[in-house]
Amino acid sequence: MQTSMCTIDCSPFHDALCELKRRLPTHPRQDLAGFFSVAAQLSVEIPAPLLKRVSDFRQRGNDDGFLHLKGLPIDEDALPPTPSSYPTPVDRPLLDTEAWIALIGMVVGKATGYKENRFGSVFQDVYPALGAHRLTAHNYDTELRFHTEMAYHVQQPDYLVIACARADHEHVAQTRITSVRKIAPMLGERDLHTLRTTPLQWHVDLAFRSDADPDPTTRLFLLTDGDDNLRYDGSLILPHETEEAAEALQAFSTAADQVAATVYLQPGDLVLIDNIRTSHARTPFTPRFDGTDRWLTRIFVRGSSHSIPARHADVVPFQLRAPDQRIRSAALA
Ligand SMILES: O=C(O)CCC(=O)C(=O)O
Ligand SMILES: [Fe+2]
Repeated sequence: MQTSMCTIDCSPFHDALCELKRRLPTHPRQDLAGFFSVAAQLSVEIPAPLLKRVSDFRQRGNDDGFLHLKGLPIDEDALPPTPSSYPTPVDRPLLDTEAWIALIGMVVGKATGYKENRFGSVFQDVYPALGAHRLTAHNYDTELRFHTEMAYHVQQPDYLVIACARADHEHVAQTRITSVRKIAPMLGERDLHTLRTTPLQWHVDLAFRSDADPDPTTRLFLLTDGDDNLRYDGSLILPHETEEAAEALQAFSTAADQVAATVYLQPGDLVLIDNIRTSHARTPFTPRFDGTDRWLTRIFVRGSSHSIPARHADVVPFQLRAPDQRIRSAALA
């Protein structure tokens, strides 16, 4: 297991966190906006050392591109069976994992549901589902390739907050996170130049393909913001447009793989992922479909430019980013 600067042991905060959970509404889906505004109020009472780490991460990010909270309270005996369908019943009581992702998420922004994705659910369950498409997080038998969540969406989430309720039985599923701050220094100037100036062609996730528009596409630079913003997807980017772009993409994906951090998510773990500076992946595992399979809960969060957003949970419609235009400049020497 990796231990590094981005890991935070939360066991000293058990009592304080459990007390915060007791003050949250018990049935979040009955009034989701109300639930998240209480979570936002309570989030300022997160124990100071933990709150500081999360606030610092919001301000500056870090080289790993994520924070890994370990040892959060989780009552495994009280956990219902791992879900096997959507949508989540409105009357399902608040889970420990939902409390922690809401409290931590509210420190960094507002919870966001995507209208066309899973009925616009803000709280999402991630569990292995029979027959799941290989592009979805419900897949289990193939590698879920590196992806930045919804990089092609105008309302791209800035963060992804994932907490683990159950691990896979064999403890082989790896969540891998790769950060632009580690990848960019590995790349040569020619590849960097290509990735900054040549927009790559993207498809969008299945949820956003419809009868009216079966294959929306756009074009995006892979690197922006002085190489501090990464938009990558090993499945949705069309490869080999030009030899130069293909080479740069290949160099990028090799470096991304080399520098990626690996987390084996356990019950009581939470990862707060910087979705502007990273891509994440998951390796295959074997479910049993017996109610005890791997189970994550997650929310997408958009950072707010205001310190107090008017609403703490939103559902937004699909809006495709306008294509980036190729930047023509003097050829590299
Ligand atoms: O299963 C995992 O570890 C992560 C899956 C994923 O890509 C996600 O939840 O966004
Ligand atoms: Fe993902």
